[in-house]
Amino acid sequence: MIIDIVSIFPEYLEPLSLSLVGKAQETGKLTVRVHDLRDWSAAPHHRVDDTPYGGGPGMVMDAPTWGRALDEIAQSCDSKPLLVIPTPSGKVFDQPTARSWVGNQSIVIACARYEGIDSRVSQHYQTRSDWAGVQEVSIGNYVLAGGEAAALVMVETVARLIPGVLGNPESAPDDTFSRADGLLEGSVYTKPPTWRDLEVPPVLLSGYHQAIDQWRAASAEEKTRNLRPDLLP
Ligand code: JDH
Repeated sequence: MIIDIVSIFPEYLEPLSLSLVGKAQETGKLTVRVHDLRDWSAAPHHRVDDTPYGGGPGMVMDAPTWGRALDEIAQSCDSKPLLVIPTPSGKVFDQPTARSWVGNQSIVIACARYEGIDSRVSQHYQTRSDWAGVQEVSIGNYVLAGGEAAALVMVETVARLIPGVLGNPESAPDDTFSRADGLLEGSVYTKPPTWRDLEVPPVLLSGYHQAIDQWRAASAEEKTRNLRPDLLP
């Protein structure tokens, strides 16, 4: 799988060489290529923004610059790329969305800044037969300053779903979260058995696997009821 990321802050994406995503790249299961949008600017001082038609505050990233960048990147792809545009007004990115992307051999993530990208860019690539479509996505209901942090979230989420990227299994469990029942994982503990007067629940040290499974089921239900009651059946 190849993910191309376009940004005016390519250094923001440097952490993608670390940890799980970095390992996925070292083992050849994922390639991340980061591009500087300013390389495609035709304006003095490599400008990529302009004033909004209709007036109003802020600046808008221009369509011609994005068009040149995306056309050239698509030509370097072996299969039709999916264009992903992080935006505060997109559909909220979730685990099913990430799973639906893992089949794509090529994904291009267009990271905007300012007030976003001229709307005709999304419109145009939606109708192009050499692209696999356009998805405008938001990582959550809060306002960021640009698309780069969202791109980091999306790449890490997709990377751990690529077969062979996680340690043990062939791929990550494919349910909403790691539990088949969609509840949160219960509380977890490791050594030492007592820490600052706090004990590990004794059942976990008992060796009775049936009792441990029951305790974990109760712990998962309690935690879900307290933190995410919306996930309960
Ligand atoms: C990409 C620029 C900054 C901030 C307009 C929108 C009032 C427009 N989950 C997420 N939050 N934010 C982003 C995101 C933000 C971005 C870009 C993604 C590119 N920005 C920006 C504010 C506005 N604003 C909210 N309304 C309530 C008007 C752009 C994101 C993702 N993914």
